[in-house]
Amino acid sequence: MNNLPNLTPDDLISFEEKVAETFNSGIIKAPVHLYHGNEHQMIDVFSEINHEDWVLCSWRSHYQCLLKGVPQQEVMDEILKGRSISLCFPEYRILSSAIVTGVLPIAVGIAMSIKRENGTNKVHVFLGEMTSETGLAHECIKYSTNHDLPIRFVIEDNGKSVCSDTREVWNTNALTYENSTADNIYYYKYDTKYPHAGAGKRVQF
Ligand SMILES: Cc1ncc(C[n+]2csc(CCOP(=O)(O)OP(=O)(O)O)c2C)c(N)n1
Repeated sequence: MNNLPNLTPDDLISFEEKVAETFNSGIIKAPVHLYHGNEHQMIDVFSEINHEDWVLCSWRSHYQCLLKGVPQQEVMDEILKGRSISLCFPEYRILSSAIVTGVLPIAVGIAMSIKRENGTNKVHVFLGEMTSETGLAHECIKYSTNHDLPIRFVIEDNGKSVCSDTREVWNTNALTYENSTADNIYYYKYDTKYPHAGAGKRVQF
């Protein structure tokens, strides 16, 4: 028991479909980044997240907000205000940034603070596979590992960075963390039906 809502894959999918529909009808004016195809992995990741833990995300964070306990209507209200790409609900201990790597040093800083204060909670930070190949991600993971910080890096591999193939960019078949067995890395692959941004109609890329 982790005191977080018990959501099913269908709950997550139907929320995201509602956002897609609202975006495609022109009611949401700002970009949205949607998840699809990773519901089981996301629920598995959250089975190890507690109420007191911090969750940090990128531009794609609707599933995390719902699973961390933010009521659906509160998440939807923020999305309708155009804030889908940087949803922050500090009272639920969930923070996001639309800047590639933006949340990584913040996540490390929170984990340092928890360790210094002998806290028992943890930080879980989500990043795409291209973000995981940046220098800043490598430094944050190395620092956190060597200092044994209470943080887990959840790397979500959809194979793409906007429209670029991540493995083609780095000329490799295997990305740095994809075969990692480290305790502080959770790596998963998924196929999404949505474009990087948007919902298949209107503005998308
Ligand atoms: C500093 C910075 N550079 C560029 C961008 C534009 N941008 C947004 S997402 C993204 C690709 C990230 O790819 P990945 O980390 O694999 O994430 P995902 O595919 O899950 O969106 C880029 C280049 C940005 N938001 N911030």
